[in-house]
Amino acid sequence: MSFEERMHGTASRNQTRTVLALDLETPEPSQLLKKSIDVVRSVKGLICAIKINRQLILGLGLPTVAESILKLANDYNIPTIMDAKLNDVGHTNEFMARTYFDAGFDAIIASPVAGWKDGLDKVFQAAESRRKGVLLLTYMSNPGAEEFYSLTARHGNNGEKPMFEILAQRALEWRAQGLIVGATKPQIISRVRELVGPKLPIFSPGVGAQGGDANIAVNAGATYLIVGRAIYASADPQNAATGLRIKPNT
Ligand code: BMP
Repeated sequence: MSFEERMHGTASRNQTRTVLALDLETPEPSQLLKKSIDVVRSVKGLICAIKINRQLILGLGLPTVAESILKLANDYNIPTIMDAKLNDVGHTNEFMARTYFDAGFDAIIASPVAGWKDGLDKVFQAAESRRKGVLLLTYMSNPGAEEFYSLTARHGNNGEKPMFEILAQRALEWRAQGLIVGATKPQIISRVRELVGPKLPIFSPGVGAQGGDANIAVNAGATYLIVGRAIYASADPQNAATGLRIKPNT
């Protein structure tokens, strides 16, 4: 089953669009692991994927993450996304993608500005040969994202366009399995949805703690919502995840 099919299946089964961003911080590794597992257990029926970033890998190490959290996610049939934001030359990108995929991750996040040739080409090859997914940053959720994602750039013979529109086009050409567009930018989500059509999933981070609104992002065209602090830092993660649950389209 492809990454997209797994995501779709879990979203339908749990009737949710929420991807849990598991970014807990604590100086004590044993606490970090226990707290991360507790959060996953409490919201397992309310999420459709788990996104892990380098914060957790630095805190626990990849083998521990693989043996504990990835295994648990697999037992619950919840796909996992490695938020590596890959942005290097081909051989190191490839090494990182291969290592994360072989540890058990189902998809990886990359930055398209590394370009295709000897940039992301090998990441897509590593993903395709393992039936894994690559998600591309298209417009980040933080206020400073405007500095570059909205810059106007020349696009072949097609005149000038904002950078994020070119990135959305690249995601289609490169056959990415999803795009990342901040939930804090509903107008950008609408424009990206217009450009990529109804099928390609848009993952939107920035709900809650960064000021984004789940319903507004979904109405603008987001498929999935990436949520971290609004769930794991809440006094009652299960209740918080229940409040953020929005049913997917069938
Ligand atoms: P929170 O809901 O706590 O704000 O976390 C958002 C998550 O989404 C973090 O894991 C962050 O790394 C990620 N993210 C983001 O916030 N904005 C982006 O543009 C891209 C991201 O991956």
